[in-house]
Amino acid sequence: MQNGKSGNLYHLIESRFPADMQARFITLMDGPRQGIWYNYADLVSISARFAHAMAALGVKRGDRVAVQVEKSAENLFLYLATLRLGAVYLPLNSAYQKGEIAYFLEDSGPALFVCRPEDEAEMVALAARCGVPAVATLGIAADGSLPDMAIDLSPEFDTVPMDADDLAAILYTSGTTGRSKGAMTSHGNLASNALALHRLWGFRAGDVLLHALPIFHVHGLFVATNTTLLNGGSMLFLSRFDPDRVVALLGQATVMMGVPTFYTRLLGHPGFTRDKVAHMRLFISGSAPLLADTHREFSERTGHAILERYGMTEGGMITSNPLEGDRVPGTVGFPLPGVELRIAGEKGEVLGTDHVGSIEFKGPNLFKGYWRKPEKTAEDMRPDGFFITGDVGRIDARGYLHIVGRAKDLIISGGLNVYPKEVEMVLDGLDGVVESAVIGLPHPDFGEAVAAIIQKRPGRDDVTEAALIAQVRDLLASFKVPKRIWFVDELPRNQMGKVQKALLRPQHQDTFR
Ligand code: MCA
Ligand code: AMP
Repeated sequence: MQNGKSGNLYHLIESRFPADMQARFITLMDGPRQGIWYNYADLVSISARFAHAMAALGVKRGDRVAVQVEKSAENLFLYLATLRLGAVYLPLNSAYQKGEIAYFLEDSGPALFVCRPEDEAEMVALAARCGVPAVATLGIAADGSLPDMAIDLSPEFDTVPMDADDLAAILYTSGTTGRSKGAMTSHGNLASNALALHRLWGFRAGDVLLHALPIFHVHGLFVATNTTLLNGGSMLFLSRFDPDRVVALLGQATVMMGVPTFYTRLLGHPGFTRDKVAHMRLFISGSAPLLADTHREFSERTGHAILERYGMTEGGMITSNPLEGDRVPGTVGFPLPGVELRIAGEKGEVLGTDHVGSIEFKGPNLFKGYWRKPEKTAEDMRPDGFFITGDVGRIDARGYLHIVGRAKDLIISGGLNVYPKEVEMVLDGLDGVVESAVIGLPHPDFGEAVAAIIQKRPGRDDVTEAALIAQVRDLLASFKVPKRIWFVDELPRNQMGKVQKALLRPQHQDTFR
């Protein structure tokens, strides 16, 4: 139990509210509602109303609430309302297409699906097919059926007491087999991570977070939001990362969190100068590798050493460079307090300093397993409770973790994960395609970009790069769509018949550079 009331994360958040509830929590910094803000009293009353509305729609403790909406303050209040109700928050990338959504709804069996007002007709039909009993809508102008219903309901709600081990959220993360797995995260997982990061990154009175990340992933939802909430602090909220807006707002902020693409784009912005960051205390990077060169260039330009940390959906944040002390470029720092980290060999044997092996961890941040997939959970766990991250690294003599690669076949593009298998399954299903091989290639903006090599049926001149890309766009979220496709007569294979991607990558390595 994190405080007197219960293990519900909202109870912990509540215990950290500012003394003056009129203090601002969030100010909208772009879009049609630019300039609108909400204070902590609003946070309490709106989340209470939303909790009542969801209860009226039939949501009970332990039920899943699936959400695919655009980024807004109300979206955060919906997250908090779900916690207060003791239900399980299940955010979905706003770029997911209908076919992708259908899988998540079928797999998670939510009691309620909250979607964009403009998608309502389509999503009501989809939800009905997937057996979801209720649908509500939430738009970017505080519009939609959920706020409409909530407006007349009580601004007070008795937050449901929860145990720290009870589920707070499920976030889907793709797998090497191509099908996404729901990572079950408990109230205790989120609380331990938020408390550790709040302390480790020195959050203090007066901190203002510049929030430009999406809020359907761990980074923007939990890391950025929960630390701000535990600080009783304030955030400047952008609907998306726009370098012009970010440069203009840095003078009002003290902390920013971003994926490496944010930092390379800022460095490419002529207005991003040392005087613009004079008010800033801390820049944090994660979700994908930050090139040591970017780290150094950023330091030279701004005088700030970016603090790089490492995490994953199954563990929240795992390691971090220090606030005080060396933030070493190309490393992700030390395990968070309470987290045990090791480098292991193939059989799980612990390897010593500077030996490269599998990165494994356990601790209060470790998730509760994959939703309804105990066999998948077991595959990734060692008998002594360590989780096999699928990342490969080494720990140096000073204790810093270096990530040197991935054992999992994963592409990280602009901080978003793409599993080649999922894209290959879609490509292989298209008319005229015999087989595809999807690879990640170095990309100056996204870090890695998705590309595909395809063997098509003989004589199918109509199967062109543009035609295939157009079809994939309807089936997959846009960040998963290959940015280039090449055709070959035959894919290279090893003796077992497996496609040798290692032979394909070098041929196209410089495509985007
Ligand atoms: C957009 N596009 C992309 C990506 N984003 N392509 C590849 N990778 C991407 N990440 C495509 C769009 O489909 C579109 O293509 C074109 O780029 C422009 O789209 P737009 O929406 O304008 O892009 P953007 O707004 O500039 O977005 C790029 C972005 C964004 C700022 C890098 O993707 C972003 O905010 N990424 C952060 C993701 C994140 O929060 N990850 C944390 C995961 P077209 O024109 O062809 O349609 S949590 C995690 O990983 C763990 C736990 C951790 O450690 O944090
Ligand atoms: P996700 O599945 O979206 O939670 O992404 C987690 C993965 O992102 C990790 O397993 C790593 O491969 C990668 N990742 C996160 N932070 C970093 C980082 N700082 N450096 C390199 N890779 C990272």
